[in-house]
Parts: sequence; C-alpha cells; structure tokens
Amino acid sequence: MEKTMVAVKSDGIQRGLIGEIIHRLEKKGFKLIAMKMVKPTEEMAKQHYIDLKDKPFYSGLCKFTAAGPFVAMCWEGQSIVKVVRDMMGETNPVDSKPGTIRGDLCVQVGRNIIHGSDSLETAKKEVALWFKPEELIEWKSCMEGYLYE
Ligand code: DAT
Ligand code: MG
Repeated sequence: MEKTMVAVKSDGIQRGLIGEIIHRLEKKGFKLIAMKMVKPTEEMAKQHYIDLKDKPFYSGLCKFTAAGPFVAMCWEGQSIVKVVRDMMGETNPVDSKPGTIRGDLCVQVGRNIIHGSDSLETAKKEVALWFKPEELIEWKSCMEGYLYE
C-alpha cells in the first residue's frame, strides 16, 4: 500500500470544502490515517513547496499558504499517489476535466483548493514534513476485503 499527502488549502477551507474533499477520497475507498489542521509557518510552507523555489510565484504561494489554515492529511491505498492526482485534476482548473475535484470546484490556478503529492518520493518527504511517525494511525478497515482481493 502507498501513502500520499493531501491538503485542503486555505481557499478550500474558506469555501467549506473540507468535507467534500474527504468525502470523495473516502467514497473511492482510500483510508485516512492522519489529519490535522495547522496554520503553517512560512518556513513550513517554503519547505512544502521547495521544488518550486525558482518559480516566480513561489514567494506569493508560500505567503498565501502561511497566511491561513491548512488541513494536512495522510491517506493510504493501492496506487494512491497517481489516483489522487487523477482525482484532483490538472494544476490549472481551466484544464481540469469535469468530475475531478479541481474541475468541479474551483476556477483559478492560485486558488485550486487541494494539494496532493506528485510522486511516491515526494509523498514520503511530505508525509514526513507534516506528520511525526506516531501520528500515522495504522488501523484495519472492515471494508478491506471488499476493496482488495
Ligand atoms: P500541483 O498543486 O498540481 O502539484 P504545482 O506543484 O506545480 O501544482 O504547484 C503548486 C501550487 O502552486 C499549485 O497548486 C498552485 C500554485 N501554482 C502553480 N502554478 C502556478 C502559476 N503558474 N501561477 C500561480 N500559481 C501557481
Ligand atoms: Mg505539486
């Protein structure tokens, strides 16, 4: 099983979409193993988006992230890193297909409501950035035998 890091960003929180995003991942069959609401420091925001440090929007992105609440989650499931990216849609909601989270729920790239790790390697780094090992709750879902054979 893979783990990925998903976050509802402050625009998604302001728009009342925490439940909608969790609902979609739960309905799919993924398992929530950690969740916390935080107000990230600018340092945490910078670390989270470190791969984008040379982009012109990096500073604004980190300031926006540090200015509001952030719901950080760790989810688990088969091939979850790729599948969550597909469920999210494209980075720019203009290019996101209807049926995806961004395609259905937002309009502009700088207010695209959700974060999801983009590779297994990134997922490992991001889970470790936002959660201590003991904050990851390994529990057995009673649905497991009906989701996986
Ligand atoms: P994603 O969030 O789909 O993984 P990313 O990692 O390339 O996309 O960028 C992180 C966030 O930065 C993205 O969700 C919104 C913001 N962003 C990306 N491209 C942008 C752009 N061209 N202008 C403004 N903000 C941008
Ligand atoms: Mg990204």
